[in-house]
Amino acid sequence: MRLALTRQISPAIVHCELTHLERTPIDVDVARRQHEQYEQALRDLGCKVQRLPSGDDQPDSVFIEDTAVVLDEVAVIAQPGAASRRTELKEVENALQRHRMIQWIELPGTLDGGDVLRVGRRLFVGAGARTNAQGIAQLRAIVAPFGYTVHPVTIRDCLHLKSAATLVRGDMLLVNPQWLDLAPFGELKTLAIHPDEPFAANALRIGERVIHAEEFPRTREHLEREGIAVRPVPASELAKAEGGVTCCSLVFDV
Ligand code: CIR
Repeated sequence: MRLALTRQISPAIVHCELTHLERTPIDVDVARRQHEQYEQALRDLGCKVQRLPSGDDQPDSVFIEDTAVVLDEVAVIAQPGAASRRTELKEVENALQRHRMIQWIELPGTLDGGDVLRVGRRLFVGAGARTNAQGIAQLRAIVAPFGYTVHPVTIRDCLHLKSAATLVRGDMLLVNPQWLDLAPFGELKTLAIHPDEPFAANALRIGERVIHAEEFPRTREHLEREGIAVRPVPASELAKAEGGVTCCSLVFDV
């Protein structure tokens, strides 16, 4: 079975962390309706959705992807680069320990799950504002015994690696080439977003299909031209909190 862990949207989302965007009002009801549509898309693509509660004092807890890296063999509890997010970890760890052995990234190491992109046994890790060299080194030590290699990627002008690149087919990345160094990806093919849609590189691959924000129709055309089946979801409200479609779930087989 494929499980998707999600979290409720906290009423405190209006106080979320912001790095690249100006604060604009977030309509919590709209955000919750869109989040329900996202969860329905996960179900339609074959996932069982388990929604965890959000703390009233955890503005960014809906962005559950950042709190862990779940591999078949181990779940690594991350160490958010934003100190305000570190109370989010416990709830997620409790949910994951039923399914995986747990390991932890420890301070002064920091690592956000949104910076970790898995391609087979390779983990590409964005080295930016949220994830530091110690966090990357700790991740490498944790996953090496299971046969994974870790490859740092320099990112710029974006929050996480997965803002700039996600896997949309076994051999293909959807990328915003302005925001990252593509050299570490070697032989992988790249498909560029439409230049008018800089935030469109964030797609969530479930089986052979991808969930993608419906606000980016031009990039969707690029994907469909490659024969990739897209499930569009409305994601405009959480985008105001710098969240995308990968951020709102942790998907893994149980
Ligand atoms: C933050 O700054 O941490 C949140 N406002 C947004 C996190 C988005 N997460 C992600 O891209 N993986």
